[in-house]
Amino acid sequence: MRRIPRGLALASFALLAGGCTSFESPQSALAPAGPVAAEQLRLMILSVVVMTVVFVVVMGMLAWVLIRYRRRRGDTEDPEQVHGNTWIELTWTAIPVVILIFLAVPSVRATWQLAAPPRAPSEEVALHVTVVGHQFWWEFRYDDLGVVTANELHVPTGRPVEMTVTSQDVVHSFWIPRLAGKIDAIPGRRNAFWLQADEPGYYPGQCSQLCGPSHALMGMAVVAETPSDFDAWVARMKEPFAPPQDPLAARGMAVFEKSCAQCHAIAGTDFQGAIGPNLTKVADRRYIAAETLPNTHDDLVRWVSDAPAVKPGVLMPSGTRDLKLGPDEIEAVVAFLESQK
Ligand code: HEC
Ligand SMILES: [Cu+2]
Repeated sequence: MRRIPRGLALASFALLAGGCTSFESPQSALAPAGPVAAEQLRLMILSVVVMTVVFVVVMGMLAWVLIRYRRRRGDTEDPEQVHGNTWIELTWTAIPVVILIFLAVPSVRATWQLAAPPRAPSEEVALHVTVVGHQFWWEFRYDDLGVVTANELHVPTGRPVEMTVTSQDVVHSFWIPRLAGKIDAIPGRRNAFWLQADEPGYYPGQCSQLCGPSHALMGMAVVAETPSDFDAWVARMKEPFAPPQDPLAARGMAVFEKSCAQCHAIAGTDFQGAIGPNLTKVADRRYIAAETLPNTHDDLVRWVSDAPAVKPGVLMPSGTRDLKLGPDEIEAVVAFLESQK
């Protein structure tokens, strides 16, 4: 029996495994949840349909020619040569031109349409967010609202969110497949982009430009809420800071001031470090470390004790080895983080 070449077997397996993800999986561009992703999916479907028709017609003609014009027993002469036949040359130039125009018109129209949010009627003005990629997390600045957060971008449903995307270090790429296609985050450049979520939900995404050792651990999510829930979130983010009452958390605040505040900010305090994510209301986040660990007590302890063990190449030092924090100080600073909600 002949063996199946290993490359072919691997390629088939990859296709099979790829086919197993459901259309409805959380990071599927085939399950759009907003107008930008929906328009992009329409373009994808159009080009796949056109390509399929071209493939079937060309392969059909090839098969027909192979069978109909094959060399028969007794054929000794070359068949009639058609090189330079004007009619054939014109046909096979004209058909691709027509197909390309057919693809280009909707693509160019969509490119213009998606370049800027629709000029909205009355109060539906776009919300503006500056997105900054960092190794290995995302900063979100709501310039008009005076709110800064990280990794989980809250947006109101039904309202366009205009984004200016840039990077602090290397090239990253912002991609929330269910809401919009990728946009690169390039240092020194400001790329414009918008998206909109139709329904409340949690839409995860992934940095999609290889950016260093923890690239695969650089996630983010859009948290879409009803406009009133979104306003409530903004109000919570702007609440004046209240020092924790709980003695352990209060001790943790002192640890934070000594060991963490040079890199992390908390709104309403003197802590204004800007190397790491802004930690205002960090206890409200579902995940920490850019969607790498769930925001639970044990995972906070694990993260603060030794962040580089969780994410190679991370700028955050190890709490135990570098910052020389004892277990009680780590418990205290984690209690302080947990009080920030
Ligand atoms: C030298 C700067 C630096 C210091 C000091 C530092 N961090 Fe960080 N921290 C970072 C960076 C950078 C990240 C982002 C890591 C990532 O996700 O890639 C981070 C992430 C975090 C996160 C996760 C936030 C999120 O939502 O993803 C928490 C929580 C945190 N740090 C707590 C602390 C605590 C507590 C201390 C003090 C014991 C501390 N950090 C000290 C730089 C620092
Ligand atoms: Cu990245």
